[in-house]
Amino acid sequence: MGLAASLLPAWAAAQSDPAPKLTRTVVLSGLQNPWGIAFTADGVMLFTEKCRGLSARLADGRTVRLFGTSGSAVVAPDLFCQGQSGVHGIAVDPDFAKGKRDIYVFMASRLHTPATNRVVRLTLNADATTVSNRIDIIEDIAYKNAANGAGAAGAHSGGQVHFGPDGFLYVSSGDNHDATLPQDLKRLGGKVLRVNRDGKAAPGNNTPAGGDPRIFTYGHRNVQGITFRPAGQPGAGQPFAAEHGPNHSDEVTALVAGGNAGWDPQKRPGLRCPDDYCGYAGDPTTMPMTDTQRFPQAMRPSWIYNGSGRGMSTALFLAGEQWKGWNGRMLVSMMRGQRIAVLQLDARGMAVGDATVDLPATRTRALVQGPGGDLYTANDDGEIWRVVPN
Ligand SMILES: [Ca+2]
Repeated sequence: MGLAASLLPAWAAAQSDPAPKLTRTVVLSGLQNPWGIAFTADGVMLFTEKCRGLSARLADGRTVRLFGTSGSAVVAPDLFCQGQSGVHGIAVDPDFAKGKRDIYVFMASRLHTPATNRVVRLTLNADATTVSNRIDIIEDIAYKNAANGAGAAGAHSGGQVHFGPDGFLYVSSGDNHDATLPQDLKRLGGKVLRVNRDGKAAPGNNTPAGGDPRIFTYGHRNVQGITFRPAGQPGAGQPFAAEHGPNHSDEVTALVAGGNAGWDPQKRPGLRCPDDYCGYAGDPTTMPMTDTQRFPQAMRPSWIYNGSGRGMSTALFLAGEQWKGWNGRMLVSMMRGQRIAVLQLDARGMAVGDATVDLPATRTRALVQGPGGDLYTANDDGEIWRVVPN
């Protein structure tokens, strides 16, 4: 290690190392809009397809449809698929290795009228061929039931579910093209929720008085990435959100309990707003993703991307020495750009550099680390890839 590197803090020293070379393998193909991936402690890859449901890829390579539409081991008659919505994120209980074989799925459901998004808890059987004990731990995440001037039904549902290192479940939701939803502290849309395994509010959410106590942060547009700063870095464990901007200003934001992300697409004097939704009107000044005039205390983004090929979706902090210079950096999918960006963050969590991962162009929906720390991705071409650094 040279002198310059030795002067860097320990967490940053690795960032002076070169980028890894990548080897890519197509693990599965021919899938229908794969959306989420999660691994169990015993090496089963769980994945969702938006209009079909949840499946498992077993250690011997067989694929089993566990939960969803007809043909699944357990059929969910209330599940439906519309526009951007359907089955989204999948999370595995952090105590899975200790025998708590619960998994958590985000999905659109017609159990209520009008329809809602839900987080459903299921128990995976010993050989990962079926599920049981369905309990809907969150039933009232906002869903866009009808088209309006801003777009089609089913838009902006969010859909991520991730356990944080604090042991609580983080759930993202979207604004449904509903102007009042992001700043409405009574409704679960345009929010990041933080709950116990039973769906009840986690302690320490710091929700503003009168708000639904499950709300961790609010004022979001459509969070499709949640990831946690790795151990050994400043702010280790802090959740970060990645979200699409409208026609500008994709944002990565470090989240703080009770924080307002500053999205408020209602009543913008001077803008033409179909069905009173101003989200697609104006520009970064007149319709900002983070409105610090209306909300001076709003959480400031770590990274704002205004370049071409935006369409930010999911994000992942990479961890592990084998990732060399990328150990501790954040991957962010840019769907329209069909690339994955690599962000370097400073001690405060602000981006100080970005690069592009050397992989074929595609719209990436999922980014997770699997067994051994390898990277797994899912894309809109219906494939799941394994990416190994060397
Ligand atoms: Ca914001």
